[in-house]
Amino acid sequence: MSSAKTTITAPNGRQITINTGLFISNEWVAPVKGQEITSINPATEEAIVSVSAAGPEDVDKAVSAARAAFEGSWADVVGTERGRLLMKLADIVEAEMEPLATLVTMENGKPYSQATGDVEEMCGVFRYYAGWADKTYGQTIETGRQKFTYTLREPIGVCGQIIPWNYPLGMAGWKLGPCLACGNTTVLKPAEQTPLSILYFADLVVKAGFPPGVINILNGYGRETGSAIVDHPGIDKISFTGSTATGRQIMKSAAVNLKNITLETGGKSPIIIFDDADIKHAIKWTHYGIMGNMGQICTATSRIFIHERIYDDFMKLFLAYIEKISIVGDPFHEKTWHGPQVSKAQYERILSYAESARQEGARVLLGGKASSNKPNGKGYFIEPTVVGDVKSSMKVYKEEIFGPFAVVVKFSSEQEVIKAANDTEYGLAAALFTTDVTRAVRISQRLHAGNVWINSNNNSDFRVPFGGMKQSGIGRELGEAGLEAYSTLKAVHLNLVLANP
Ligand code: TXE
Repeated sequence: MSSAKTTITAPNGRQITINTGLFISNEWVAPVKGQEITSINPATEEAIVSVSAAGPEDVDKAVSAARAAFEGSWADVVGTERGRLLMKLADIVEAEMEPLATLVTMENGKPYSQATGDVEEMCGVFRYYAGWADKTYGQTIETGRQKFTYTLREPIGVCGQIIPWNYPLGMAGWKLGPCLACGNTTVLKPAEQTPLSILYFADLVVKAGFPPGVINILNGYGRETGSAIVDHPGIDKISFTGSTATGRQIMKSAAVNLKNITLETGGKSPIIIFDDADIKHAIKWTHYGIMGNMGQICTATSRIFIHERIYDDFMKLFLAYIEKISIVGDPFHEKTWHGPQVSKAQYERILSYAESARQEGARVLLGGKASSNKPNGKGYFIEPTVVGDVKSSMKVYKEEIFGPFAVVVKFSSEQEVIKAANDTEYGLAAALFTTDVTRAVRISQRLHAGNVWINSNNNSDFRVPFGGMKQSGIGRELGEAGLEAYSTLKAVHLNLVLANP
């Protein structure tokens, strides 16, 4: 059965046609049981369109298509050709920047000027991994004259890729780039909050010339489509980005057939400002690290530690800087820096943390409430929030809030701040500001985090490995390390000695 096409008129006047079905084997199909998801524009609270949601029967079809491609046409496509296809896809995606970024802004709420960054990230990752596609070698290993021994770096097989809503295209790029470069096939599930831009992207996959079944895209809810992917015995690997709670559940389910897994989960990352830091520079990055993308970044530096000698000066300038830069409003307006949160659930969750801060005796220094600057009086807009007088036992200090919500803490010694920074179940990222290079290196060695930024913050790079320690994840994405997550080593022993009869 085929599925429907629909034309969306965006708030910026652009008309965009997408196919609302399931993308299996380069074709659009309707779900067996006809389930749907309605995409809501978080800036207006209005429904944009309903799209198909996959059930277990549809997941089964997609896995069969991915398996057939993996063992059939795709297996004969050499690395150089896989690289060429990824390069071509990057060029096509780049040429479609405007509709793609428009859909991201509509479904996710991030300002249009930042949604283009999501598209650029996808293109950058594709081009980076296109270069690796014919450079994933094995080794020859000396084992004596009696045999010739070598390794082959091979793809893992059919991958299940489950992505979140904070960077709908960037996250898809992070997952698809290395997966395809290494010769795997995939069944990718976007987040239920952001099902649209990826549907537009799916048509570009066909345009680029990828064989049927290599990339399959199924929208759907986590508990139905997501679990059906994770539980499917025909899937060899799961790559997931999302909450630690879901990651934990996925790890348990994946144990059924011992699937290879990569998890990128939550964080409660610290940022440390020493008294010798350049304050204005530190403020710029501190703001970006927690207010960027409306705080919906897994590496958001949500716990801000400030040396007591500069605390008062820093806070005065920091709060003023937030009010100047974080312009809340219509995400299609060019002056807007801060759009709505992605969904009603996230909006309510963040506001409940502001309430919890007050109840636990912390002091709200800025925000802590819904923004009054809602275009048309609607939308999930929250004022940038900063909370002081916090204790390490408080919920706002311990839990990932995933919103424009920071806690600030005064410290007096290096030892004290290292202990406090590491006092979390997470270990995704950390940032520190100092002009003392020796101290910078010393502290970075002692922070339990997969990513450390010195004198900058949250400027990840697809050429550099990304991932977490402790409960922030397992494995690495991006960079050369990202290839390991999508390939496996086969050892081949070739006997050179013929047995005497
Ligand atoms: O995450 P979920 P949610 C954190 C952040 C946020 C919280 C909740 O703290 O407030 O998670 O967000 C799919 N089997 N992050 O509810 O549930 C789901 O459909 C298989 C951090 O959105 O983890 C979506 O595609 N899949 C983060 C994806 O998992 C399942 C980004 C993420 O959803 C599933 C997002 C299941 N049982 C949220 N349940 C980051 N690390 O960047 C859900 N999913």
